[in-house]
Amino acid sequence: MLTVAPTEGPAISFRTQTATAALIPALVVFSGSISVLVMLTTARTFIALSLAGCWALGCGGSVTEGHELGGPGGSSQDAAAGGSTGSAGGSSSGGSGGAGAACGACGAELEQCWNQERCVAKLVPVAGGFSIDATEVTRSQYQAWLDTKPSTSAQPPYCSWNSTFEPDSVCMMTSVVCKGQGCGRHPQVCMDWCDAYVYCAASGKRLCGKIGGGPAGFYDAMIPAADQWHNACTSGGLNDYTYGNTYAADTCNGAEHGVNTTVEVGSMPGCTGADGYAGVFDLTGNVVELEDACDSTNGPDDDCRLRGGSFGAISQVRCDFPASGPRDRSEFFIGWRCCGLP
Ligand SMILES: [Ca+2]
Ligand SMILES: [Ca+2]
Repeated sequence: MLTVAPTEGPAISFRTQTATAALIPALVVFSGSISVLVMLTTARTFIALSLAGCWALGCGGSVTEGHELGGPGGSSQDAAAGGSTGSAGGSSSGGSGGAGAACGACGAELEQCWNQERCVAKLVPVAGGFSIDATEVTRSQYQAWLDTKPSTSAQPPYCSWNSTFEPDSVCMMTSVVCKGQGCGRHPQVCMDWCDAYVYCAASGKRLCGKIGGGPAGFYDAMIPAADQWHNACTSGGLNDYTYGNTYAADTCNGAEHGVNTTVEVGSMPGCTGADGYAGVFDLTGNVVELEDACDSTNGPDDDCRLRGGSFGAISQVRCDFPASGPRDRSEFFIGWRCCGLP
């Protein structure tokens, strides 16, 4: 195992190495032992890097991506959390499905009613031939599912280790995690892959994966014709970012937006796709998103794709940035969205 110490941040360990070409100089930012795949410029040859101690797709090999924790903590989010500027909800907007009382609070624009019992993100049909959630899964949507007291007994075998669907309590206390009563429209964070997978299944959807059904191939994740998340982020292969082909510092919630925490889902109107993909928000930035695209189906150490960068990221917000992390990892900058069946 080769270990490289960058000028700032943690040691990078090369877990596997098949170097045959120059690396794309977009090393990373992660916390703990999340591994980042740095794609080589030749065909499917990858180097898996494990970065320790960094966070949020924002520090690591490239020190320009570095980003200190701190900044706005819970209190500032609370102050801004009245929700008046958010577009994800709105108790007066009525349920989109006209269903049970529990759906009366669903946001008209970005939510729909599931099974007449709770609000979920709205599915948006896109030109790629599938449907995908308009937003990342929110705190209130996830809590509504937890309130149904879902059983952990019916998980895939590779999730048998997952004993709870509750958010990781230590993670949720991180200073940059939204605190208080006004966080319902912020993305749910601090969940592991299995939590996300089961939530989507329990909501009549699936964790985004392969176009046509099933998991996406770990090494097909950057192919617009194969991978739902990538197809949506690139507007069918057109763009490098959800909003276009040229990086824009302030269109989505990446590090250069400067808030250093999550924003309400769908609250940045320019952070959406081209024609055929409009109305799908925050694929770039806000929280990095789990995907049904893992390198194996063995258990908690399976390496699964993490897409689109977070509020602490700059270069990592490219649609094709090849990040990944263990199936059992939960972080304050990781969330997810679901796709429609199949
Ligand atoms: Ca869990
Ligand atoms: Ca996102």
